[in-house]
Amino acid sequence: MKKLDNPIYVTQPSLPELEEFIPYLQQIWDNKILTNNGPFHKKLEKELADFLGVPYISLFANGTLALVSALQVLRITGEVITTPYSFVATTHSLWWNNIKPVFVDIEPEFGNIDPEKIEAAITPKTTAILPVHVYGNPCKVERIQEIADIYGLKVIYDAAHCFGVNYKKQGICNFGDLSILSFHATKVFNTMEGGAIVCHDKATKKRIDYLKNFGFAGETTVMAPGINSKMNEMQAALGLVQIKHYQENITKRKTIVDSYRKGLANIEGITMLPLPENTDSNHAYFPIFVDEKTYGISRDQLYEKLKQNNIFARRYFYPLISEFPMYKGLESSCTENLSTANRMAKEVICLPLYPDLLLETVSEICLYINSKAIK
Ligand code: T4K
Repeated sequence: MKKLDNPIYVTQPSLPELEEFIPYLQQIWDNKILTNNGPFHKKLEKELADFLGVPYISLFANGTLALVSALQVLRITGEVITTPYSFVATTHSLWWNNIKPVFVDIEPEFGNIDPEKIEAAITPKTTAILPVHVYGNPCKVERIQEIADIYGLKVIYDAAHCFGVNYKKQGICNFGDLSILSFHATKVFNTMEGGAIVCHDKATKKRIDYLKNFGFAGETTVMAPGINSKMNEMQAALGLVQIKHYQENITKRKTIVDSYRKGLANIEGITMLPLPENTDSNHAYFPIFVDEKTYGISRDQLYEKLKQNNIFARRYFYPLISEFPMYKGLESSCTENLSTANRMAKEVICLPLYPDLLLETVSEICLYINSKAIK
């Protein structure tokens, strides 16, 4: 088979036409409000709350700082139950707050935290659960809430992959006490870098807004050692333009995903995630899982072969967070505790997926994966 002419990466950021963005830049240059809750920041908060169907949203410089701050807003301490199958920022947010992560295994269907394993991990020091809607597929939110209510725990969702996802006809970020979003360049909705916390009431939004501005609650009052994690006006302006193109981008993503599903159906040893029920997806990622025994070569061999053919897929999420040196020593990091997570991390490859990816390229990627020559 012929190598692809140009490198194809796991993703490529969506951007509007530059001409569409320039009037916004002009406005920033004219009024000289660059940051600190400027007009574009205010407008984007309102537009996103409406768009996502959530009560309140606070914009952040990125998703990681939103996570770190979310834990502070709810005064989370001690131990927090979380998943090892995520991007490292999820657990790092605990580390930055001096909180001990307690890893719980994932369920094999979607790779989200397994609610049935949470109770066994609760100790007197547990204060919260930090699940991730991985790849944008909703966690078992009702069951997680049930457990949290019984034990008096807070729930903070890492919804970094979940922009625009609806579950049972409502925005996924309505579940839990808080949800955090990421608007990083690689996400379905990007402001280059960016993020947000979604909350349910005005008083909490106020506290979030203080915390992201050094803790200032007025000119001379500092309510806590907050950090500077504000989104600036350029990011917010870009968000206002990006949101206009969101739906069209999601439609393109869906066509690509449908094409992958067709092209990869019935390949022995290759599995895909099922379609989640009661969910409007955002088609953020397209993970496949390689079973070495039946497929014939390992995930890593396939990953390397794809690379040699100019296809730069990624192993999201390998290694597991629990394998990184700062977490490896934890009791909950042991392999026996995390058998499903270990298996999925060993088998996963996320294939290229972005609105401008050509369907011809998708077909070629499927052909490579299907080809005997690759093995
Ligand atoms: N929680 C979860 C569950 C997350 O997945 C993330 C971030 C966070 C929290 C934290 O949110 P942020 O603080 O980031 O807002 C990427 C992203 O940097 C990261 O945002 C994301 N998750 C993670 C899953 O993926 P890398 O190291 O894989 O990105 P990178 O730079 O290798 O980019 C992948 C490909 O995308 C490149 O090969 C080419 C293309 N690309 C990338 C960038 C940045 C471009 O074409 N243009 C670009 O500007 O982490």
